[in-house]
Amino acid sequence: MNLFSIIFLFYVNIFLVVALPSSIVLNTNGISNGLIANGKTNDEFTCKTDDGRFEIPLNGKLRLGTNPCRVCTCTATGFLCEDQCETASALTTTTTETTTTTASSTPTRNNVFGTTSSSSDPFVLSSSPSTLISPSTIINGGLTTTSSSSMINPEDDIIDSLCARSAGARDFAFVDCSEVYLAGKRTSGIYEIWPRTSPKSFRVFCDMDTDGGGWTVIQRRGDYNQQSNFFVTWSSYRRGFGDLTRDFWLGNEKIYALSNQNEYRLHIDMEDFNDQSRFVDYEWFFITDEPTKYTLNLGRYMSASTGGDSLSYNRGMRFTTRDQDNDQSTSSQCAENYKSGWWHTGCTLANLNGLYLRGNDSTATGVFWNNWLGAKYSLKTCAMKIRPVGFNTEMLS
Ligand SMILES: [Ca+2]
Repeated sequence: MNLFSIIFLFYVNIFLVVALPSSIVLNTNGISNGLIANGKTNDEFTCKTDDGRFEIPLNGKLRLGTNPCRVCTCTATGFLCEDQCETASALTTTTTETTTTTASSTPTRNNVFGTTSSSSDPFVLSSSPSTLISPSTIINGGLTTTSSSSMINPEDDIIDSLCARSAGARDFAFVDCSEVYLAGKRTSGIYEIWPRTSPKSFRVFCDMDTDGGGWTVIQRRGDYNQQSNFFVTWSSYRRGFGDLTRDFWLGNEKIYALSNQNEYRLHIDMEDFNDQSRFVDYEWFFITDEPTKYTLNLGRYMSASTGGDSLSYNRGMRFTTRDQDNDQSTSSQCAENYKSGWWHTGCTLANLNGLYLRGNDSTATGVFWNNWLGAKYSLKTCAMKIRPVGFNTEMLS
């Protein structure tokens, strides 16, 4: 390296230090001036948080800090952190437009950010963009990020509540499996997530294989030697049960927290005992809170689906269990009749939490999807999974 090159690199460094906006955090591992100077990226290049808990590839995304809007991308110069509240605002606007439809048979949704819960809950994000951004300095885990704006926001109290509640412990949390995927983790398995409105983190199974990955699995059945019991009580369905590596119900409280923080698509995979499979998609999905009985809110059945629409019948129904009858039938207890916890109407065309009966069964109390194989065929496998509408696996390309 001659003297000219050394002087050139010196000035490149001076330029980078002066020109980088304050929101960029320079804590990248393995970075070299040569990489910047020749403009090439490296497949092995990663960004690592100072505490070593997370290491993500170039262009990977990670939620850092206590501001739920703040998402950091691994760039050649380190983590570049941005507020994504404008995205949230745009999403809300789009959704509002779609709710103006007048067709009575078309399901509508008022708000993607959980207005079905009590409006007094300080931890539920408002749909108003002005409440989502908190100009502030956040120090966490050795990272220091500073907002470039000094604007005073009258709604800061709401954000302060969010931050105070979660300061420290919430750093680096993924809100669902789509964020795990975007952070570069592409292997299906168990990951820890922390939905924005959940009081604590919890583990979920992430499906990183189906249709581009990023799915958070909320329910699964299968032909396991040891079967979990799905004919259980309200409290069991509330907190969840089973084994995340086999058959399980994630839990209505967790599904509520997950499904209200963004707009989610519902995807269901099913298999019979003859190696046949089907899937169904619903445009969007969320459930309400416990005081409103975890009511099923469901978008339209998507026409590309192959399994038939057996769930629209349950749209708008409250969750029902063997010990809590919230169904529409005054003459019968649907959870008892169908041996399941479900959003029974009076009663149901889908019974994915029914008894595991392996194929033909005359009692219609099995794991059935009526519009595919009828109510008297108990499926081999099924899985219910959710992912944000608009999730795009090309984001990292
Ligand atoms: Ca009843």
